[in-house]
Amino acid sequence: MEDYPFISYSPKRQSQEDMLAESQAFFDKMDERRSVRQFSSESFDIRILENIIATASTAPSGAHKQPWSFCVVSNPELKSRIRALAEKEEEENYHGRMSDEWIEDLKPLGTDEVKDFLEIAPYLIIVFKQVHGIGEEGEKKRNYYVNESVGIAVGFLLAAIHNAGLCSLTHTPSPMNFLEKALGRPANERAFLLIPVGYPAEHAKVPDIHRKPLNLVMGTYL
Ligand code: IYR
Repeated sequence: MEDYPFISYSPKRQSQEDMLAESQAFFDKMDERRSVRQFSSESFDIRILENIIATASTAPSGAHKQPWSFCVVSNPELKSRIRALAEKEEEENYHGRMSDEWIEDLKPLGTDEVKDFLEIAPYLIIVFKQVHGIGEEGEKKRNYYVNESVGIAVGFLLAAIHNAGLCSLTHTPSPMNFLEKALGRPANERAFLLIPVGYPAEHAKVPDIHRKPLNLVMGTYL
């Protein structure tokens, strides 16, 4: 414990009344978030994305290894290439590769193999997990709880995108290893999620689906 430097940490306390109000306000805000598949092509200042990605990178991680990269793509040719490669995989998924149960489960979402949002959204964030680190001499260094760490960072990312007034989609083309090659990522990185970010299209619609009530997601042992 004492082998490493430690610094004081005492964030300011607020009254429980304020905590209640703040937590309610944050829930109300997050409860408005919806995944969007119809984007406007309208762009926005990349510094907003820089803040969002910096926020994601505040996430805790196994042994503080921060085993993630967030790649931002706005280049139209690259977006088109990514769309073509994603649609090639999804075409197979929707037409034979996946089970009937998969097809049934996805029906309420109205998804199909057409992924035009990959070209339309002004930015794609491609999240990579680093399955191991690379030391000073190029040697492999261990990372820990990589999926958990990157999953938490993506949670922060989605919240920050929503907080900035933008929309996102956690898109999972499957398999998505084509992204490593398309972006020329180092050998220790695997694609984790593909997230288009932007404003919703004027005509955007989302499925009328509902969240589980608190009593079904919260176990209480008081
Ligand atoms: N990745 C595919 C299919 C898909 C799978 C799940 I699980 C979803 O929640 C939504 C879609 C696609 O993006 O169409």
